[in-house]
Amino acid sequence: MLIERADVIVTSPGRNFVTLKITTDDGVVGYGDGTLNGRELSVASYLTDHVVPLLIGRDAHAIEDTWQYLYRGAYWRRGPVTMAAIAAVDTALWDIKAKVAGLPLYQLLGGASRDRCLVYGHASGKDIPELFDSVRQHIEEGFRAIRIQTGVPGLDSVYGVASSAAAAIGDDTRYDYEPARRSALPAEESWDTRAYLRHVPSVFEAVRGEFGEDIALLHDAHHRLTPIQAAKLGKSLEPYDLFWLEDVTPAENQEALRWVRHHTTTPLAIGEVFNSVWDYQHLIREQLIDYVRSPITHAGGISSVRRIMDYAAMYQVKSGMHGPTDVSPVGLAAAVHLGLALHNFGIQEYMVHSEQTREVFGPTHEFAHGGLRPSEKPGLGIHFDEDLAAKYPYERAYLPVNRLQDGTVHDW
Ligand code: GCO
Ligand code: MG
Repeated sequence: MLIERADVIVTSPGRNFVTLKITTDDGVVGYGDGTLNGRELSVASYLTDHVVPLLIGRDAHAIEDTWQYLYRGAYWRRGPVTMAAIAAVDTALWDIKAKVAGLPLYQLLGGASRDRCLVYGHASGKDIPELFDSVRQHIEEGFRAIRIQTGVPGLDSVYGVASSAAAAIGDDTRYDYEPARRSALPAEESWDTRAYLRHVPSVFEAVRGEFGEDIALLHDAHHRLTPIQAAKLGKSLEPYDLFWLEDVTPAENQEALRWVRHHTTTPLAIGEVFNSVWDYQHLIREQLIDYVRSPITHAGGISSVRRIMDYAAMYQVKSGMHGPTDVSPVGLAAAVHLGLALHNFGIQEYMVHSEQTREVFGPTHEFAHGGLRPSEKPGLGIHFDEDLAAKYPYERAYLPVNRLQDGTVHDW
């Protein structure tokens, strides 16, 4: 079974997505996600200009060989663009292999290790009453694990907080803080770490007081802290028993996590911007983290995330795959298939895609009892509507830039 063609489809049903469609000579079609939020066209070009010509005529079953060929063969290894492109190819080939086998993909990855994949949703509010409404809404929808983000007194807009109360309790703009924004230049936000560190513990105290001890709570610091600030935050949140504290420091420096770890028992998650097992080398071996955040879409695909998770399993580190709306329904479907099969699955991030997006990619999973189950159809279970996708052309969009109040550029 040879690869006959490969098409890169960029569509923007509410936000931009990069999808690779591989077709074999006997007409089997597989899909892969290569979306890189705010830098989508660089992956599209990497695929179209450099990868697609290498795929034509290759054995569609040779997934590992193709992965190594693209990874080692480029000479220039790793990096978000390269690894998103490889992820798209790898995922599409797994989709094809499972379709040919007539099995849902998780069966080829070892079969189900659980009934469903526990997920967490995003609750947010500019203040406590708005946040409570959003948490309540999530509980009513069936979520058992919820990420908590709020405004900080004195700051106009903060990462992770929906812009209006209506958005925070759920319509298609619920995650309006998330997609890169369609504007000529990036939006600018401002930041004050001391104000944030003073405020966050009181938020978790209020949420525990209102909603009790049972619900799993998470929080994302979005790479904004120094190691000692992060250690302080972890320590101050210990009474509220977080499921995890995410991305406390900029991710490039693995050493930073050692300082955080020495000072707090709050579980740590990191890695949504990592793209290979090497980024986790010390973090996992020295048990400096508890959860791996890499999604299939940004870390080289199913083959490569499975390698990371097998390494992590030796050190009791679990998965917590990144699942914002910038991972397309194809990337999410792949995550749920792999998550169902992995022994060391931890939790899956789940932000419901907009209705426009769901119309283009079709239904891919079932949400019930706080968790996701993948489709039982052969492959990933994607029904991509190309005609509809063509109605939503790409629109340039940027993630925001963050500045301290004196104007210094800070991590967003
Ligand atoms: C998360 C992430 C996202 C990122 C987004 C950037 O935990 O879901 O931090 O919110 O901001 O993926 O494109
Ligand atoms: Mg995050």
